Amino acid sequence: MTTALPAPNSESVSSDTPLVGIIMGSQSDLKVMTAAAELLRQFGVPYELTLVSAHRTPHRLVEYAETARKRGLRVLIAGGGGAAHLPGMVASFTTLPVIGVPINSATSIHGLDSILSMLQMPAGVPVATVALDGAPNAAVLATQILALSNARLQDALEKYRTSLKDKVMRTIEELRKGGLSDD
Ligand code: RP5
Repeated sequence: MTTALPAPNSESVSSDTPLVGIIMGSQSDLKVMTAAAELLRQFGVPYELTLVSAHRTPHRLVEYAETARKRGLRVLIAGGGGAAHLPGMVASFTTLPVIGVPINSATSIHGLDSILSMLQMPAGVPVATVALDGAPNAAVLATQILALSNARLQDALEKYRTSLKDKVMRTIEELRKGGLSDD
């Protein structure tokens, strides 16, 4: 896990340069957010992961968001619970797409507070908000954005979809064999 803000580099992007930045407000968000990292690794998308707190490290937030594009990042995934201002504030400092993951943290009202913090952005500064604790879908969405100009990632997404279908078909077959379904 990256703990320090990566140094800004030139506009040139190498194949190892992280394309997705995964950030979250607290260490307590890690359990949910690492699911996004795992899926990106599966897709072969280079990413970085670190903590950026809107309320506890506000200057770090500004620096992270303002340098993100120059450092080569193309999509940001931002998770937070409670007041969850991180995705919205990051979106206000960059024109990169920001995907928000509302987190059902111990301090939140069952996550409704963080969902609304991300959904109810003003016109012109959107946060693409996924479901509560929906970090895997944030990773899929980020990969879909990158796949618009990357055939290898498009292929990886097709294979992923096929694996989801195969899983359902396997269960249907098991139900048939167990006599629980005559479909
Ligand atoms: C938010 O407050 C974080 O994103 C986290 O989900 C929530 C609780 O943070 P901790 O008190 O666990 O650090 O800023």
